[in-house]
Amino acid sequence: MIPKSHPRYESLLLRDKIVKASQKGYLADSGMIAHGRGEAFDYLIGEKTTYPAKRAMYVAVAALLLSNNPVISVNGNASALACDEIIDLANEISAKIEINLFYRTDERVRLLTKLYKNRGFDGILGTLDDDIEYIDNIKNNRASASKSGIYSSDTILVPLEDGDRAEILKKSGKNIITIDLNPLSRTSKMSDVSIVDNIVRAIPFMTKIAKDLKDQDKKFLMDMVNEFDNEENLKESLQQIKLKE
Ligand code: PTJ
Repeated sequence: MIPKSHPRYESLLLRDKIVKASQKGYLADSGMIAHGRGEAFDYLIGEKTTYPAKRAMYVAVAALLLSNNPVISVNGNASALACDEIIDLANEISAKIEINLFYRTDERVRLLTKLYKNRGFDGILGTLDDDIEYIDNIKNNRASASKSGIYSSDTILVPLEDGDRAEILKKSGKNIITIDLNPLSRTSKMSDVSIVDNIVRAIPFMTKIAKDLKDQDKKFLMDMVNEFDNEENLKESLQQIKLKE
């Protein structure tokens, strides 16, 4: 039990979620290392949602709302930290959720399927009995995708993704949105919209934005997407890192 008075309470709470997911068997072994890297970057941006992150979130939500088949790709870490919030966002923007793992095992897929179904999201994709296709006929795990999900989607939100996967999706012509605390990662650089923020802050904020943007006309949303420059926004995100007190 973590005392609420602890100065690092929020951070310890997230660690606890990661540890519990590991004990339950759906976190990748290196999920803890990935979390630690994320923590370090979060610390450097002051553990707050920055202005460039907010701007990227507005554009991301606009792109998802404009999309014909939006999909949120989930892995062990994203599910450990924000499963309920991801479901809320998916419901708000009518997106599908697909399990897609870097360190894929049938057991982890089974446990994650159960996690989403137990939370009431029965339409979870990427399950063991799903219809799987290979993007651009690349026969490796990183290119495998659900036929009705990522395979046929136009816009994909890939939080905490690894660079290989982002590259395959990008090359196949899909619109890629990422949430990654590291503005220098291959995924951040490769994506169309990179949200440099902690997934636990970003996803609920995006749901709020979706409620606001849902009734806006298409032209307004398209202008937001077209005016956005991810490279420029990433530079601004990098400038948010403070190495001095
Ligand atoms: O569940 P699996 O098998 O798909 O594996 C998931 C991990 C995350 C282990 C796998 O995709 C991986 O190894 O990823 P990387 O290459 O470590 O990249 C993860 C990125 O997410 C890093 O750039 C981290 O800085 C970032 N990150 C970590 N925690 C958070 C985060 N970004 C946003 N919010 C976080 N809480």
